[in-house]
Amino acid sequence: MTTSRAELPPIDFARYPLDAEDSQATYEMIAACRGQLERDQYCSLPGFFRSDVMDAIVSETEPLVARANPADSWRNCYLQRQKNANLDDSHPRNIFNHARYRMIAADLLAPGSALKRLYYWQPFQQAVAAIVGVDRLYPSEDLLQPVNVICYGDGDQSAWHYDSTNAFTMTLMLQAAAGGGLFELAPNTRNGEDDEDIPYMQDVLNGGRERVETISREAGELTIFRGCNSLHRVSPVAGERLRMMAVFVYEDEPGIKGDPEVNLTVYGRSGYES
Ligand SMILES: O=C(O)CCC(=O)C(=O)O
Ligand SMILES: [Fe+2]
Repeated sequence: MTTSRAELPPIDFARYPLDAEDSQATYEMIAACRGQLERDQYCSLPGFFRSDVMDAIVSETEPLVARANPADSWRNCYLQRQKNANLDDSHPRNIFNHARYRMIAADLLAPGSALKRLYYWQPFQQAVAAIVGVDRLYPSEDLLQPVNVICYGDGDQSAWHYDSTNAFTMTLMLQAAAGGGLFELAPNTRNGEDDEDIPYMQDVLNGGRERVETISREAGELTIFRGCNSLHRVSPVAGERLRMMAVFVYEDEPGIKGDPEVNLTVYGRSGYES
């Protein structure tokens, strides 16, 4: 089966030639991303989507914000909201930050949307697998999780956190905020759940900036990062323009659906309602 040009995701193929099978340029691009991810815990592909399509993607996504699930809570970096009375107040477990944003679930996005065309396009899945160093990736079969858009309005932010379940996280900036809304990452604050650098984490959670990197996020830029072992957050947005970020979730096995309880927390519904 062949895919016509019109159905291809609007990648800037002149810059990222994923449409050319086994090309040297693709191989070199993947190797460069892989190296950056290994060294910095993130890699950036600026201008991944063509700049001429971004306005249309934003226009078709923005009306969905009205149906997005609002999050507004104080959380620690493990996304918990309760204090642990057995630990000191200075322990990362007991340091809470404000998170406020709105989450557009996958089922609200049109099946033919550019974001879904990217997510389900095999050559893209293969390139991402090669960059993150696995043989294959599979789309999530959850109703709500595969492709989301996180929207941050004036004053919204995320709390410093780890992405607990996935070995990598992938995002595509749809629209940057007018001010703030920076993506900040402290590389390697831990090496797994049982090997955390507590003083480093405390420094970051208490506002230390020395080892925090601000990662550029232009509209159309794709970023892959190891969010599971590096604390990261989105700094407070300033201004009325929504910061809109697409998040793509792949799985290591076929047929994976999300946990209804997790979905209820993140999307305000389980995704299993009939
Ligand atoms: O919105 C962003 O730039 C980052 C979102 C994030 O932390 C995540 O999806 O895990
Ligand atoms: Fe995250």
